[in-house]
Amino acid sequence: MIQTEKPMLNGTINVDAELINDFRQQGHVLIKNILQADEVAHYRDVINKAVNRYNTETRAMQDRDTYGKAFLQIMNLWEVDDNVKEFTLAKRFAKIAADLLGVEHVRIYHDQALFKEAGGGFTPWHQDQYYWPLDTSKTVTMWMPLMDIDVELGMLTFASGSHLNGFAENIPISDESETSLQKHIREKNYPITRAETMQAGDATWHYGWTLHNAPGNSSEDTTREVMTIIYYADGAHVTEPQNKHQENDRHRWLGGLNAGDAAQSHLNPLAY
Ligand SMILES: O=C(O)CCC(=O)C(=O)O
Repeated sequence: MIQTEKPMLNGTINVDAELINDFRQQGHVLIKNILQADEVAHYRDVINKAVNRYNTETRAMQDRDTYGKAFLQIMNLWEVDDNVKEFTLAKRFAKIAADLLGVEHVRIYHDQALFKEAGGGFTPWHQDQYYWPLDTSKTVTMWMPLMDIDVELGMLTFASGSHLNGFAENIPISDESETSLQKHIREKNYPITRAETMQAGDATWHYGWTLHNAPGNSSEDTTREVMTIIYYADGAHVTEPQNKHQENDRHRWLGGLNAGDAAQSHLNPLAY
């Protein structure tokens, strides 16, 4: 049997200054070709296997609420799967996160596979950082399709510049956040921006305060396979939870650390 070499993602790449600037001004940026075809093929297989093993959603689409219809959400696969761990802790991704944020080092908050099934619903407008008890706005989510995608599979969509105003409204992802934040975005006149297509191994990056949503998956039979990783600047501290989701996150993603502690639990390794 021919043993093919497993791609390692520890080689770093430099991000163009123009892209870094776009990220900071707009609150999001698309970076192409982060993974080569053989690399993405390998990790697509690894992540699909882990998703199949750890997915717990069994309800039919019509029995789910808006959040449940938006995607299968399988979180922190790096904790339970050593092959996914190579992906989530990859230096290549983490160095991009550090460059975009303009910091020396970044830590992992959590990863999550977000698989939007055929016929899956829209992802309502929201801000990720609403969920995070952290005292820094130097946070970023990498959103990487593991397959070529276009808008009809559910492209991530951003309210450009919205991160500059920080916290918007006290609402978790829901029908209510869709309606209320849509109104907020119109009032603030933020341009709505998204890519028409992305290739497997491209990724968008957005700040924790950037408002974003995604249309439903209107395809007949194709699941949109996306893997995400959330990073924050090393040196951040845990804050007093502002809502029940942040309290849950404090336990689940920050190892139960208390407000004021350095956000450095065993679940938050330095990735760069
Ligand atoms: O994949 C989606 O539809 C939404 C993703 C998202 O909200 C995120 O990664 O922060």
